[in-house]
Amino acid sequence: VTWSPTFPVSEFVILSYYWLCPLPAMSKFSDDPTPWLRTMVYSSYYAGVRVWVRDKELLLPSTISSSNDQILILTTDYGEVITLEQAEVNRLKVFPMHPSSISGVEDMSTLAELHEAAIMHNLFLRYQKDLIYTNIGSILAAVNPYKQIPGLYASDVVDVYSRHHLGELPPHIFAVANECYRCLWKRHDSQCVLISGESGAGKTESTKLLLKFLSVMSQNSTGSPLSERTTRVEQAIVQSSPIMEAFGNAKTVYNNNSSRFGKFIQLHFSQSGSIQGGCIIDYLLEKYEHREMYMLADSPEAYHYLNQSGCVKDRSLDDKTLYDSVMEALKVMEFSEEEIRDVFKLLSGVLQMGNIEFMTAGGAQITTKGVVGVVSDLLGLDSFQLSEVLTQRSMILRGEEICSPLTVEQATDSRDSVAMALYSQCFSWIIARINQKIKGKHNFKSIGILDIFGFENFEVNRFEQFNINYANEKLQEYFNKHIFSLEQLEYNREGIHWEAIDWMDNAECLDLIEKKLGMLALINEESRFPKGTDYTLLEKLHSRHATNPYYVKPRVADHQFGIKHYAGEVLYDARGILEKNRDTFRDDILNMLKDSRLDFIYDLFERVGSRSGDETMKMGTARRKPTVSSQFRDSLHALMATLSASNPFFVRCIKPNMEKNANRFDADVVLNQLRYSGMLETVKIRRAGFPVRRTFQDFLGRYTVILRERNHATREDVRKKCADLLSKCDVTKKEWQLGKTKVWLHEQNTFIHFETKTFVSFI
Ligand code: AD9
Ligand code: MG
Repeated sequence: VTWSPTFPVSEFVILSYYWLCPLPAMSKFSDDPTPWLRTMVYSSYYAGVRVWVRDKELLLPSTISSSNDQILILTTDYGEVITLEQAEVNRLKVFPMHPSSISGVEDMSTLAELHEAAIMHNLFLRYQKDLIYTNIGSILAAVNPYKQIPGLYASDVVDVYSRHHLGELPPHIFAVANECYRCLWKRHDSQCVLISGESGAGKTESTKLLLKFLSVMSQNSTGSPLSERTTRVEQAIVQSSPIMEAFGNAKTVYNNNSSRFGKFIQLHFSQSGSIQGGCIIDYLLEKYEHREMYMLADSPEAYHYLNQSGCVKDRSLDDKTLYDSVMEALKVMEFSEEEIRDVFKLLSGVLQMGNIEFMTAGGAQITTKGVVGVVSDLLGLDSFQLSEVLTQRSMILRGEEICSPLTVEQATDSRDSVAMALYSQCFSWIIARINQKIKGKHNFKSIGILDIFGFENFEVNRFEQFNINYANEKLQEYFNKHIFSLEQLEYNREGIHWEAIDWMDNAECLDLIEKKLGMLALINEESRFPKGTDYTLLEKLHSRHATNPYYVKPRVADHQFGIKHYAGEVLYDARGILEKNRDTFRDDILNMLKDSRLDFIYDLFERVGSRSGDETMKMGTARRKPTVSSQFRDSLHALMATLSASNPFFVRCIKPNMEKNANRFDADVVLNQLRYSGMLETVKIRRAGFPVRRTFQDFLGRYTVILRERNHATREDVRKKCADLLSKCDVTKKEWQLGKTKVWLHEQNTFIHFETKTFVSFI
């Protein structure tokens, strides 16, 4: 600084304050912190100063455009210009942005300002520089770039991350994978990575990157020459992705390659660090709208099951390449030629089945006899029998067969249910086949990766969304418990008094869904009740839960019920729930499929249980098959048990915009996801207690000037000195506590308060 008569003394004080009192949080940043200090001191703003502006609940990152005695003009980073009268400007409305927020940080827990706007702004700053990964405490946030970032996942990057500890390199999905791998030995327990985020946020891509990293680690661990078995398992695990995606993914409005099923992949490691085997568990394949891509004689538009979406081609997907990669993967997985042929015949049969049409003539009559012939050939069925089951329903009543004709609508439903049954059994078979291939020893620890559908709230939400959101509610509970217990551990370690912290917990919402007499129980009860309809179900739900604060009974709609989830309120359409939950299959249809001449089809249905032997006699009481939701609940509970026995890592995928565009960050879209991803919950849990923690040395070094003592504290009395200092500022002792090694401050404001006090003392 060149001294000149025009250079005000206060400016000099500000600068020397900065240089003489290196604030730990501040010294890390290259940005000049003096504007922040200046604004703190003068309480006035001038052009160029970075500030937060409060707009109702939101804080907007902004820059002062101009300021005079009357008005203050600001431009938000999202392009909005705000004009304020100086009279209405106060510290609540406008306040200076801390330097850590101006430059952006790799780990958000080092942000001096810990609120949702600061978190979002930090993501935005990094996203603009193609830095898509950011840590927030123990969570990794990953913003979908919707473009390939050169070199981000190159093999030398894998190599570098494998040789560094967590925190030594910039945040990256590989850093999580590496830490996970190291923890197998460090902690001697199994690990899991929970990947969440809404549709299209990048969960499946992240899963594949984790698999890629871990399989390289595994290969390196064996040294050379590689054992035959190991390479095959790793390769098979990596190659399972294209197969599962080909059969279980579909294009949706949210994602061109959307997984329509959830999965938990477990990799079993040996003591020496190689993958010995694995296991894939799939959850709830959505059968209702799949878009298969198979090269058949006709163009895809010709198939009813494909042309419904009005979209058979997508610029982002190259059918030929995808087809080749699936064929390659099937080969690696050692599917036999015959098995591949069987699967393709089935797929073709399913596609053609959709083209069977009906007309009314007394009951439903098939108008496309030729198609029935083709389908029967493909599936090894008797064409007469197929026509029969599609147009009429036969039941055995007291030993006698009774046939009743179906309406066109019912016939169409039966056609679709045959197609769905074939498809979903085939999918299960493929997963089982993959599992058989990757199975191996399980005598040490494992790493599990969960790629499960994120929270969903559509215009119309159905049974699928109910289950998906229930799963997310469960995972949120696990997440909260984990974060909360980490906090508690830290409190205990420091000997800080732990008061019941008031934070949002979703136990009550979960109780509403799954406890005794809860919503799930009601849905299952009604599904078993022969006369139960979606409307009787709705009535029961309303009457039993209307008073529950987490239950929503809409005032107008007569077919909906709602739940206040942790991530927001969702209204569900009750129509179709019972049928989907029962997921029963007519015995006559099942028997026909079991009669298939093809062993493949027969095997698929061999073990599918029927509802009952003589169903009409015991209609309703004897549905032995567990309902879809009870199966799902059980698999979810089993998953939670596995997760609870593992050390978790969390990856939160974030979608920057709804248009699937690169280089576009839509603040509203991101904020919404931050709110329900639980990331803010972490912050809330922290803020509810003592969010600011500084070691005694740090704290004294910075604020000792307040005590107006020159002599430096010895190691023994630092704690005592801190106590003196803190008492001097706050005699009530409400704002702080002393731990074993750190000073714990209650509020972020306290920190600002200390800054100001220090400054005053300094002058
Ligand atoms: V869904 O719930 O299954 O509908 P996901 O799985 O969260 O969804 P997915 O991983 O399929 O989303 O990602 C969607 C698309 O985003 C991908 O097809 C890629 O085109 C794009 N994407 C995601 N992550 C990355 C990435 N790290 N780098 C580049 C990415 N592109
Ligand atoms: Mg996916």
